[in-house]
Amino acid sequence: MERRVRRFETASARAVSTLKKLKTLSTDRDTSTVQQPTIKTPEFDLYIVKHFFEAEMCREIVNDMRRSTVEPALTYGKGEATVDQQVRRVSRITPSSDTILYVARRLEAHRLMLEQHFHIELGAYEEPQFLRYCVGDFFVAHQDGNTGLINLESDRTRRISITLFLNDQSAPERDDNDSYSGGWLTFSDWRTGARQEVSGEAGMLIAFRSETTHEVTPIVHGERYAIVTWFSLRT
Ligand SMILES: O=C(O)CCC(=O)C(=O)O
Repeated sequence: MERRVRRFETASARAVSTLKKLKTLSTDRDTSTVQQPTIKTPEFDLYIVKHFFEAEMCREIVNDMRRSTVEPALTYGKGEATVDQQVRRVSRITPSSDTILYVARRLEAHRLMLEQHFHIELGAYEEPQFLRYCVGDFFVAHQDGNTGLINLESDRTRRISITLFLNDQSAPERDDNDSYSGGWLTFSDWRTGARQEVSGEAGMLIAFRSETTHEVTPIVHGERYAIVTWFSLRT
């Protein structure tokens, strides 16, 4: 995992400097430098930015993902990462390098905002995972790191988890090609009984502390597209 992170850090640093030269993704839609409305939900310390990506950019990314290579996403526990569809049933997609570079650059540009919100100094973020959940896919309740339970090095270093929603969650009766139903990103705390369901909106970024218990409930209709990554503590 550490090796993967380091490889990605180098690639993403290169990405940031070379992206300006890319002509395929226009920069006039880049709103990363514009102050964006944020929503703070104190119970789980969720940090939400609506319209982090514009709708058109989300559609471009989803279209790119639809054309790209798909494989089952891995589950990381003790030992080797494996496909364990009792725990995490979702496909991981490798989109074009332009898309990967664009997302990397936008995340990098938002680091300071995350640091200010969570009062933490952040270091590297892991290679973003582009995910597609089909009907029946889910991810059971889990934490991403920083719980004291150490299986992987990332359990020790991960501090902030990110989901970027690429399409809208809708009511089950809206049977279109672009939205999905079910697939709630749900936060819970067994100590207090608190539970909060977040409905997906295309372009919305949600960040939360990696020790927060969260799950993705099964998809009922359509396909849910999202990007996830994890920022580490700066060392
Ligand atoms: O798809 C999501 O919104 C979150 C996925 C997740 O919890 C994870 O990959 O760790």
